[in-house]
Amino acid sequence: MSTLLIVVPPVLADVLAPPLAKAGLTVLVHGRDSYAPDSIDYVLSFRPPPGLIRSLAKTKVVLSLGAGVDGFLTDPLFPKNIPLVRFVDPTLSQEMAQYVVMHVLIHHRRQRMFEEAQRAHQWRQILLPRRTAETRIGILGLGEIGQVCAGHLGALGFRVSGWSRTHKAVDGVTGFAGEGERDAFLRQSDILVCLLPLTPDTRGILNAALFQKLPKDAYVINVARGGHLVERDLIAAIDSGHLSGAALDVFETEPLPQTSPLWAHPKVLLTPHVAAISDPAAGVASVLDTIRRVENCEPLINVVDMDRGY
Ligand code: NDP
Ligand code: OXD
Repeated sequence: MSTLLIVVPPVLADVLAPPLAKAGLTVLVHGRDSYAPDSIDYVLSFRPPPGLIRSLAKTKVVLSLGAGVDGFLTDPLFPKNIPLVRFVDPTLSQEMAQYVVMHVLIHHRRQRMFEEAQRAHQWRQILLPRRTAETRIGILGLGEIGQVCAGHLGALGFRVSGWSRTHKAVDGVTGFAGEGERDAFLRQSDILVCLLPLTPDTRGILNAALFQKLPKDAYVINVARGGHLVERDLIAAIDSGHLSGAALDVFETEPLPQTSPLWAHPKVLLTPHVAAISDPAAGVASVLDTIRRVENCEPLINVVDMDRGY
């Protein structure tokens, strides 16, 4: 019988452990159960404590409960010779698309202005400042989730483009790729959505220099990782009037410190890293599928490329 170590907060472990045990695995919960490090065959986690995975010498595969794997790879001791399988799930992509569409529409339809008018008991009609078909949405990262978001935004009539490392042919989406095409992509992004993985190449990418390349009044939506965004540069670009605002789901430090100026910024909408939360049932199914593949010597899917870092 294979042994799976779960390294997630207790509330999540309580949901994940029973169905995995029922499927025939010996399930141990880090912080609750004692275990010998070399008795672990598989590890399921999202942001394991640094050094932990390295200490589990016999691990066959590491499973990420999230789509992003920076929580593993920023650990300098992570053993890169062990396959790391990330979570790819249509429901996760769909929920992210809902979040992105919601924030695009709040901005595009000037919903915050109407809320303000309601609070002031004012009947304040306006025409949309920019027609939908003329509103250009640029998605940084045209991967599993970025492509689904692009499809939903295109269906609403927006002009959608995407930037990726390698060229992508996605119906209805203008593709840009690599450093050479980045500036051209940014110049035509009225709303910029970040859906990149956090890697050494993308850390801090949402900075003052990038914001200056966006059209005046551009809006920024960051749903990827806090490490992509230089928060003080964003605030400066909004306060200078160059950017019209931002919606943020992820932050350099989570939970966002009480002292952060983002909490009370009138042109920032923020949520506590909830844009798309992995569904535990889908997580269990994905873990079981991966373990079945290992045990049947079948090829693994959604394996992270350690050289690219995603
Ligand atoms: P994928 O790996 O499927 O896609 C990543 C995309 O980014 C690819 O198009 C890739 O290009 C592109 N990319 C990576 N590095 C670069 C680079 N240096 N320059 C240009 N493009 C680059 O990831 P997912 O779509 O599954 O997820 C994206 C991210 O979303 C996750 O890493 C995670 O951080 C975040 N996320 C956040 C959640 C939340 O609740 N806030 C929930 C889920 C995910 P190419 O196609 O050429 O490889
Ligand atoms: C993820 C996340 O990467 O929830 O899946 O952030």
